[in-house]
Amino acid sequence: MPLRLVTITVSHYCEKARWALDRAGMRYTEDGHAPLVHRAFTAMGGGTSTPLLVTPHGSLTDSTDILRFADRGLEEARRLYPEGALGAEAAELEDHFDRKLGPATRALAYSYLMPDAEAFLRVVSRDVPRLEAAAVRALRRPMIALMKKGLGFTDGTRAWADERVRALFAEVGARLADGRRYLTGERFTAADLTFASLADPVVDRDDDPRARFRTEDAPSALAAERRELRKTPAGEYVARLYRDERGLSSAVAR
Ligand SMILES: N[C@@H](CCC(=O)N[C@@H](CS)C(=O)NCC(=O)O)C(=O)O
Repeated sequence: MPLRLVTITVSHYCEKARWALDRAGMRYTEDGHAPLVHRAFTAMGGGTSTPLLVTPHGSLTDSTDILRFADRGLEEARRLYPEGALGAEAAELEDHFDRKLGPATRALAYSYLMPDAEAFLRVVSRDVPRLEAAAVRALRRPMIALMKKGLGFTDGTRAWADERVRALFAEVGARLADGRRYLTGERFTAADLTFASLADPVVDRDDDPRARFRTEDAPSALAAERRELRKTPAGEYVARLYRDERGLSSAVAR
């Protein structure tokens, strides 16, 4: 039995988990849904948020636990968490990006998508079952209202998110300024994977056909912001990690 990854298809925390499973070559199926609809499927796995990985030994309900799980089968040189101080630093940076970057990029992207119902539908319906996409279209207004409430949106959310995203991009740009290829040590770790996947909603990568959330689907103001952030050192680093490290999907058909 392959593993089952329950996702909100557009979610960047889900992309973080997917990337780790793909990189470890694990066999899994993706059970992908639109926001809010996901609750019916996470509840069955004993959780609320996505990603949720159903394994023969129970469910993992946090992306970091899924990365640790994927790492177990890898030889030391390929692990996302190297042994010793390097692994500890990678985990610390992962936690920093999980707490600070993920909520900000999500808020920034949704602050542009929610007022534009067609763009919102294009993005949240990508790769979800057809019936679900139709239901989301019919229910988009109450759905957007519920999501705004759930995410604690106010008039100041976009400005707050924009400032935080730019501060974190500057922080990563400063780390990379000495020419290093990875955030910590000489190898790709959980820190790099987490920054790239959680930054993805605000970085233009339409030059990569695998990008799920496409700038061409975004409202023009978000498209402009994504193109601008791509040109920063942190944005270029995200694109490089996707190009050099993302690899192919190891998911199997359901
Ligand atoms: N700490 C969690 C955060 C995951 C998270 O925020 N997931 C969002 C999608 S971007 C979600 O499922 N939100 C809907 C909900 O909680 O019902 C992780 O790393 O897995």
